[in-house]
Amino acid sequence: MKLYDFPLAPNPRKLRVYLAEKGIEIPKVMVNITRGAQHTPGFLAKNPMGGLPVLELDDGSCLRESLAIIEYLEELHPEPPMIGRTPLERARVRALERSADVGLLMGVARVFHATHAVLPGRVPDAALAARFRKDLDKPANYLDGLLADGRPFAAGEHVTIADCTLFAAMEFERTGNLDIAWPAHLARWYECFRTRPSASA
Ligand SMILES: N[C@@H](CCC(=O)N[C@@H](CS)C(=O)NCC(=O)O)C(=O)O
Repeated sequence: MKLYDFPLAPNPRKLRVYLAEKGIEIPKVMVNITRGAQHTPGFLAKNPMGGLPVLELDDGSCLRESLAIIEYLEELHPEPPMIGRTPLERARVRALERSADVGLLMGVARVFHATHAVLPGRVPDAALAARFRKDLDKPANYLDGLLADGRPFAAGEHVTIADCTLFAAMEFERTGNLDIAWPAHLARWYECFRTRPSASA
């Protein structure tokens, strides 16, 4: 297997954090998306959507979409479980992961790209960035409310894929110096998660 990756991007980070938590090692190939390497014919043959991460399998075929890749690897390496042990636990973890991704990670990415012109063709727009910032309140407050009981991880006592996505979202905010004031419990969770070895993956 081979993983097409870029260090600063949040979707590849979500996957790297997952791999580090599971202790899975996969050789990486860097694709510099700030220089447009995702738009070359060679990369588009691996992912016609032009996004990272991509997992290349041993037969040369490719998997795209970070969550699909994580779920595939989780089926290959079920222990320790990072999506839950029962159908109900898995449904709850998946719902949390979606809130962290669709609510927070994509929201932070919108603010980032409306603030910084790091990807080819993106134009910063301060008014748009301000609007996107407001959209973060709802998912941030929801996740903050869950963490208010002092639980160590988003879903409770065990690290799950929801933590990987949440960390990638908040780390991207830090990468972009976006100066978002996270609510207190979310900020506490982030500082705690940053001390885990997987945080530097
Ligand atoms: N939903 C996709 C998103 C893939 C994606 O957009 N990745 C970003 C990096 S975080 C990318 O490669 N962007 C390059 C571009 O938009 O040109 C996933 O979860 O894998």
